[in-house]
Amino acid sequence: MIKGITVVRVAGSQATYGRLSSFFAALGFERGAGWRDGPNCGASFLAPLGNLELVEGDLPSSAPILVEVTGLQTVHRIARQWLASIEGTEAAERRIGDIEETGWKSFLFTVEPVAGFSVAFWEWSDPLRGRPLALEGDLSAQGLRFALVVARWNAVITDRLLQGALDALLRSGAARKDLEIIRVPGSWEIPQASRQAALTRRFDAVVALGLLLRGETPHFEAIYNEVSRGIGQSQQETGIPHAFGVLTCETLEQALDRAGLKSGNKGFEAAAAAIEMASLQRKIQGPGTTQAAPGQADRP
Ligand code: RBF
Repeated sequence: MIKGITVVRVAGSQATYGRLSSFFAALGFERGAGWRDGPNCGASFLAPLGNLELVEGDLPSSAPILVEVTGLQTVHRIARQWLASIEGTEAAERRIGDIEETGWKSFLFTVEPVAGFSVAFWEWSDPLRGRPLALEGDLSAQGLRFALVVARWNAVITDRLLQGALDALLRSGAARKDLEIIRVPGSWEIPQASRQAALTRRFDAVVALGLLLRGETPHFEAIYNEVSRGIGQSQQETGIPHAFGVLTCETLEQALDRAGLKSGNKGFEAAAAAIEMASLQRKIQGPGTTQAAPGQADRP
């Protein structure tokens, strides 16, 4: 059985061997095990895919090694920086070519990490080459209905999470009439209310918002585990996506950061996840479907 392809290049001296090793490591190649046998040794660099290619007609590049990458600009920048750090800027410029379009729907540059040893890096100009790769939800909330289950405990924060979530939903095209806010006393009550909401099958997704403050909450871990387990279980058993927006913080200051100050608004992020999952659900289920197929949704 064929297992893999190895391109072997002899590095003429120890210095070249070290320099090439440093170059490929700098570009993010994974190090293989390598080997040593008496005076000889081999350094190995791994790529996720190998390919033996026979070409009839023009060669895609004069370099004997072609490395396919994503983020060609970044690879080019790293290669140039590496060269500049070894050779100085001027010499580096002579050893690295510009990124150029090829005749085969891709971009390519060639670099000589040591004189006489050239490698070409290339990237498809259209990485999907016209084919959709994945089924993904989009971020349009138009026509989708949401339940926002919000804990009143720590309302100074949960109100901000709610504002963030409403902002995300309305700005993504949800109609006000399709948003229902359900208030519960504390985070402990969120799973039960979320499940009740999901079971009505009036919603495409549930957004759960709360804050558990470690300082205020004895048995913090136990409560948090139960809240997260309950929300997850409701999501699995009802088949309706539930976005998790229950913060767990050490201090109020940390909570403020996550409710609109330094670290964004986690309510907004939870709502964006809910939109994406509701949209994905519709796509997975196919056209014409408006409700998730329940797993055990009819169970009381
Ligand atoms: N609810 C929260 O959402 N966040 C909290 O940090 C929180 N801390 C609590 C601390 C104590 C000592 C108690 C008794 C409750 C706390 N709750 C908190 C409320 C809890 O989620 C629930 O609403 C109540 O326990 C009533 O079931």
